[in-house]
Amino acid sequence: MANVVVIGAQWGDEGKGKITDLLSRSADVVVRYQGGVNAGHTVVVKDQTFKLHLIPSGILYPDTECVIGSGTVIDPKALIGELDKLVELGISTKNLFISNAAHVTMPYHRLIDQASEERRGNHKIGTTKRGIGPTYADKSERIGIRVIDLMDYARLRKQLEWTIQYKNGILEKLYDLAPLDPAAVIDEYIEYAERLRPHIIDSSLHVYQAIRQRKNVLFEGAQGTLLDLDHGTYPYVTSSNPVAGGACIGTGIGPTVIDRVIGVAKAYTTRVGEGPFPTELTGDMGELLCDRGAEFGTTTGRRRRCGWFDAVIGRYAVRINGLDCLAVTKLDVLDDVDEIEVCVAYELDGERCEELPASAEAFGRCKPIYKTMPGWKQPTDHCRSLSDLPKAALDYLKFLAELMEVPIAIVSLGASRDQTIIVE
Ligand code: 2SA
Ligand code: MG
Repeated sequence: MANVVVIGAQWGDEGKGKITDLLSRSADVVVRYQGGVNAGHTVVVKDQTFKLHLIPSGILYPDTECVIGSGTVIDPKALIGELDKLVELGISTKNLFISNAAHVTMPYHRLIDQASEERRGNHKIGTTKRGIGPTYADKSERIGIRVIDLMDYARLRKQLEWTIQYKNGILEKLYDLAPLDPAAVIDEYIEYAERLRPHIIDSSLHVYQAIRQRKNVLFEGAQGTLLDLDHGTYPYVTSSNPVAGGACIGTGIGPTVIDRVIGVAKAYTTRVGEGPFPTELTGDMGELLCDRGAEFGTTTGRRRRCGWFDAVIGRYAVRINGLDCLAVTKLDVLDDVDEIEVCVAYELDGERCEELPASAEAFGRCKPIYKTMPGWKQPTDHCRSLSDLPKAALDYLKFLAELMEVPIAIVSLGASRDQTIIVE
C-alpha cells in the first residue's frame, strides 16, 4: 500500500470515511492533516452508531496508529467527548497521537464563528459554526493557542489572560456579546490539557520515523477539493487545505514520500453550505438523490444540496490533487433514475467553458452542458465485481473515467464494507 493520500474530489461528504476505512486495514498509521470538528463520519461499533469528528476511524483497528497532525485545529472539549465514547465502548485509545503544533479552538472562536455568520446576512458562508475559520484566522494572525501551549500551565495562564482580554474587546464591541471570564476558561482548558497530555507528541517526527521504517501511512483529507482555502470556490470554502498538497504541510513531511493519491467522488454531487453549484437539482430529482443517498450533514444535520455529476469539477480535482485514480461512491443511489445527466462543460456568457472560473460570481453564472446517459433501473448494491454491473452502469463509470482522464479503482455501492468493487 505504501504512503497514500485520500482526498475528497468534490465539496466534501464523498464517502471518504468508507474508503479510508477500507485502506486503514493495510495502514500502520493514519494521519488527519487539516480541518477540525467540522468534519464528521459515522461509525458503527458493536451495533452502536456514533460520530467521529477529529479522530480517524482507523482507531477501531487495535494496531493502527492515528495521528491528528499539526495542520488540524483541535477543539479539546469535542475531542475528549470522542475519546470518552471510544473508552466507553471498550476501544483502546493508546494509539491516538496529537500534534503539539496543532492550533486549539477556544470558546471565543465558536462565539465569533456564530456571530459573524449572523452578521454576514446574504454574504454568509454557511459554516458549521464550530469555530474553524476563527481558529485558523488566529493562526495566521499569530495569536493562536497551540497544543504545546497547553502543556505549561503558568505560561498558559499568562498567554490566555492577555488573549481573552483582547478577544473580549472584540466580542463586546463588535458583536455585542458578553465577555468571557478568563479564570473560568483557563481552568477549563487546564483540565482538558491534563486529559490530552498522554497523547501529545511531535507528530511530524513520529510520521517521519514511521516512513523511515517502511510503515504504510494513510493521509486522510477532510472536506473536499472545492472547499480548499486556496483552490476551492472562494469565499465559499473552509479555512484549511483539504487538497493532497495539504497532507505535506499539515503533517510536516516532504512531497517525495507520497506514493499515491486517491480521489473520492460521489456518482453525483452534493454540497452543504452556501455558494454556487451549477448542477444543483432543486426539484423532485434533487429530493430523490437526497432521500436515497441520506444526504444530511454528519456534524450539523443540515440537508445537503444535491445535483448531477460535474466533470468540470472532477477534472479540476484530478489536476489540483495529481490524482492517480478515483473511488466512485454511492453509485447505487442512481439505481432508480431513468436518465442520468453528466455535466461535461459549462456555458458562460454564451461561450463553452471547460475550466472552473476563478471568481465565485462567474461560477454562479455557469450553466451546465449535459450529456444524457440512460439509467440502469435495477439494483446494484449486491454487485461485487464490474462484470456484475448492468451495462448502463458500466458505461456510466467508463464515461466518467474518460471525461476525467483517470482510472476508477474502487466503486462503492452502499455503506457496508463488502458493498465495494475493487477494480483489478
Ligand atoms: P467551516 O465550518 O468554516 O469549515 O465551513 C465552511 C464551509 O465548508 C463546508 N464544510 C463542509 N462541507 C461538507 N461536509 C463537511 N463536514 C460535515 C459533514 C458538515 C455538516 O460531514 O457533513 O455536518 O454540516 C463540512 N465541513 C465544512 C461548510 O458547509 C461551509 O460551506
Ligand atoms: Mg462528512
